[in-house]
Amino acid sequence: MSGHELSKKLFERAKETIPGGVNSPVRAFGSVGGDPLFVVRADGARITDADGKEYLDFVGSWGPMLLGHNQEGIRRAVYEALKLGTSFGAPTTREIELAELVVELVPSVEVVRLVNSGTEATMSAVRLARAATGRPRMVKFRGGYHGHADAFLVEAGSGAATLGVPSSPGVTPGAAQDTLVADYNSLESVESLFDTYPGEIACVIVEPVAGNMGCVPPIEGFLEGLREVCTKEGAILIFDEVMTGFRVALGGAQERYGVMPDLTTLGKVIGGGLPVGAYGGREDLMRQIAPDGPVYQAGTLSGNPLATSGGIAALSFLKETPEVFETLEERGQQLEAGVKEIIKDHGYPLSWTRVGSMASLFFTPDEVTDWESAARSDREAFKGFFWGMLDSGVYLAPSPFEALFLSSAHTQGDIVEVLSATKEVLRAVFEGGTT
Ligand code: KE4
Repeated sequence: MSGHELSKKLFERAKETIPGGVNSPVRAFGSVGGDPLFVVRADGARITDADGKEYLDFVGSWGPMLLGHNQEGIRRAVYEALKLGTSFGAPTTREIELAELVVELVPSVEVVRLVNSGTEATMSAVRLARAATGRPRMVKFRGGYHGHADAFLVEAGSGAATLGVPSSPGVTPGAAQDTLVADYNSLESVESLFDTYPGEIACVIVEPVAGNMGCVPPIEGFLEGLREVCTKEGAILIFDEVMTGFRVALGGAQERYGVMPDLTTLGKVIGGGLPVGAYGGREDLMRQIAPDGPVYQAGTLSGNPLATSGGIAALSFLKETPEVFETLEERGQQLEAGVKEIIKDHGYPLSWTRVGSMASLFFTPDEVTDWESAARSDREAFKGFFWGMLDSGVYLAPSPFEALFLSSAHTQGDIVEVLSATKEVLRAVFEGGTT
C-alpha cells in the first residue's frame, strides 16, 4: 500500500466535502481497506493514478470500457460533438441514431427510451411493468443489483453487498414491501413467489448473467424457465443488461442465450464511457411511456448530445467490427486457462466463473451459483489478493462481489502479465511466499 501518498492526500481532502470521499460507495475500497487510488488518466487497458503509477485495469469503469480507455473513435466523436454545444434540452438527431442502433442490435427491443444511468433505466422499467399489469409487486434476486432506487435496495448486490448492509436505511417499508426476493438460478424460488402472490407480481427483474455478486452465469434452463413462468403468469420479464448488454454478445445476453425478455435495461457500454442508460422492449409496453402514454418518466440530460455521441461511436464500432467479440473471447479463454491451471496445480480454495469478457475469481472452493454460495468467499484472503495484485500493478475491483472485465485493448501479453502476477500473489496469500 506504499507509494500512494498523493492519492491518500486527495482522499483526505475529498472526504471533507463528499460522503466517504467518493461519488459511488464501491469506489471507496471499503471491503479491502486502505485508501482508493485517484486516477488521472487512462489509455487502452491501463490507468494512471495521481502518484504517476500505471496499472493494468480489469475494472474498466465497472463495465463501460469494452473497447478500452480513450478509444480513438469515441474520443473523436465526443470532441466533434463538443464543438456544437453540450446540451440543448431539445430533440437531436444523435438520439435517433443511438435509438436506431439499440433497436437494430438488441433483439427484443422495438422501442427504447434513453436515460442517464442504469438506475434510471431499471426504476423506469419496473414502473412501466407495474403500470402495464396493474400489479404492485416485483421479484428480484438475492445478490442482484439494479441500481440504487429504493425498491431495489432489498438484499442487493454490488456495493450494497460489499458494505454488508444490503437493505439500506431510508428505504421505507412501503417502498420495500412490494419487492420480493428469490434465489438466482432457482426457478422453484420464483414459482413459489408466484404461488404465494397470485396475480400480484408485475415483473421479474434479473441480471441474465449476474455480475453484482461476482460473475455468476445462469444455469441451463434458468432463463428459459423465467421466460415461461412470466408468460404463464402474465408478468413482465425484465432483463437487466446494464452490465451484459453489448458485452456478452453484440445483442447482449438475450442474443447469447436466445431468451427474449419483454423489457431490457441498458447502461455502461451503451454510452462508451459517457452517462447513458436506456430501457426498451415490446412496442405495446413502451408506447405507454409519456408522452405517448400515461407512464411518466423524464430527464433534463437524457439523450445528451455529448453522451449519445459516445454511445453511437461505441455501438457503431461494435456493429462494424464484430470480430472484437472473437478477440474478447480469446482473451477470456487465455485468462481462464491460466487461472484454472494455477488453481489446479496448487489446489487453492478458489473457483472461477466466466461469460465472455466478464469473469470472477471467487475465494471459495465451492461452485458459485447464487448469493449464498458467493457469500462464502473468504473476504480476508480476497483482501490480501487485491492488495498484492495492486502492488504488482494490476487494478482489480476492490470487492469480492464484483466482476472483472476484459476489453479489446487487453493484449495477449497483458494476460500473460496478469497471470504471472496472479501466480505470485496467490502463493503469498496461501503459502506465505514473498511477492
Ligand atoms: P448505474 O446507475 O450505476 O449506472 O447502474 C446501476 C446498475 C444496474 N444494473 C446492473 C446490472 C448494474 O451492474 C448496475 C451498476 N453496476 C455497478 C457495478 N457492479 C456500478 C458501480 C457503482 O455502483 O459504482
